[in-house]
Amino acid sequence: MRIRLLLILAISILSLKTYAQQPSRPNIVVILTDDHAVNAIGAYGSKYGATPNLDRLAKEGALFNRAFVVNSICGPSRAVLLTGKYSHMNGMRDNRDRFDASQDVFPARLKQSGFQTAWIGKWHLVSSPQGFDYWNIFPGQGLYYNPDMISMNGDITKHNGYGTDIVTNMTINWLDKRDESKPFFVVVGHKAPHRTWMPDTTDLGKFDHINFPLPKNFYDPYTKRIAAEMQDMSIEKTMKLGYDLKMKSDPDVTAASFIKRMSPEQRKKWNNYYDKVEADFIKKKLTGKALTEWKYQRYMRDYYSTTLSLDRNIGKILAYLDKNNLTKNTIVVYTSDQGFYMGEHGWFDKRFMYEESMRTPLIIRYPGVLKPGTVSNQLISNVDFAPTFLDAAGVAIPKQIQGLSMMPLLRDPNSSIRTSVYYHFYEFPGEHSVLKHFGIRTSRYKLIRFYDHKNFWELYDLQKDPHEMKNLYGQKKYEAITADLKNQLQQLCIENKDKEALNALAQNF
Ligand code: SGN
Ligand code: CA
Repeated sequence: MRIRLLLILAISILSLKTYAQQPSRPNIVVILTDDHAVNAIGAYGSKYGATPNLDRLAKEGALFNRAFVVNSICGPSRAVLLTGKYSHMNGMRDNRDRFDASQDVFPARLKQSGFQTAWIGKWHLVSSPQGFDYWNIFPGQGLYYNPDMISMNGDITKHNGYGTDIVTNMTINWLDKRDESKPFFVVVGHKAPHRTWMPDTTDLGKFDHINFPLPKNFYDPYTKRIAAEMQDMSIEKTMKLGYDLKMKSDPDVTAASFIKRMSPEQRKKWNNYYDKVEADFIKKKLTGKALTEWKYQRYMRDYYSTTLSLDRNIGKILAYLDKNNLTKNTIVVYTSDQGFYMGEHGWFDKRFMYEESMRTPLIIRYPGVLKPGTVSNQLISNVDFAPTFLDAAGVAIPKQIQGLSMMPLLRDPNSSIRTSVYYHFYEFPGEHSVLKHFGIRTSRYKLIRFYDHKNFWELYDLQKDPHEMKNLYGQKKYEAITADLKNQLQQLCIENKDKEALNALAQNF
């Protein structure tokens, strides 16, 4: 008996030791941006050269064409990532909720298993992070210029400089000071390119030579799409000349609101640029479509300019990994908390289950596992991140996690882990007026149920109608497809224990 006990003890000590020292346990770096549309990334087909470092990452790793979020909004998206659970299970349904950070989050499990863990930059979950060795976060949305940051002891400090640089430098400092005997997990959380798209002074005007073509559905009549018609996120009506596009003559906003944090030096460069833009704008006396299209150009130019710093800073992280011999044993994940409208349907913002906002960029470099240059069209969603990271780290996936590990797909990019993605958005009434809805996206179809304030269905054939302009719900020949999708959707609601959605489904109309 004693010998057996001793043996068990010896084995446990030994396995603990190998666990902590296992050189093969990969480090994990997650670069998480805010509102970065796939359409603005070179590797996904954007032609404007804004993302050389991301494009490099895709060449050295894999590009996922069908990565989706399960609730296209900031806080909820981060909560899904942290927990591997849908919004109704992790409690963060919309940005007004408070994330219970004491719940089971995967970084805490990584930490327990010997990882050093950190979250730096945008967090936006109201509560403070838990389960990390280190964190330093923006309060709320964070600011582009000279942002405040909250450190672990609760102190709020103003950091001089541009937010994207600050978050990156802080990450590199943390990496420099880490305990090199342990693997690490870090989230580099950027504010960019979130509204109000404020570029770094060095990047101002970098896209002024480009005339961005209007998306084909820029003037969308929203036929048979009630929620699309009801939204308040159009470039024409919602986007503000002052607040969003920095025109000081807009009576809606005082100049101070976007430049008040700046140092005199930053402000000088800023004004130098925008004053010229504004002088030209005033001279043109635009109205109607010409004004809307001018707004679109300004929006695109600012948004793209903001991503230049983002990409440069991603380059800094990649260079750090190279220089410190870490590239080979580090998984680098690039993703955003959701997509964004770059004028499609006439919009900015996200929230809808339509492709541009539900789809998110996902690039993973995983040396030794993922073949460089891989392109995957398999369905995955952000509820799958937590189990994937645990799996990659060799940590057991708790059974309460609702997502699925992507590891089989990473090992064999032709295999698939899911046949559909489930979605549920809750923030109504709320900013931008997008109705509550849930639905299912398969590789070909999308069925959406809007509920609560207004009850109706939408059905899209993504193969024939990738821009989701034609709601096929109720049309002849689609009865069987609709019935099948409804059935699948109901199954998903049951499996995922989404009572609110099941209640909506139970209402016949
Ligand atoms: C802010 C923005 C909205 C945006 C939400 C959510 N308004 O409220 O346009 O939809 O954030 O974005 S702003 O005037 O403050 O810019 S999220 O990415 O944080 O979910
Ligand atoms: Ca966001």
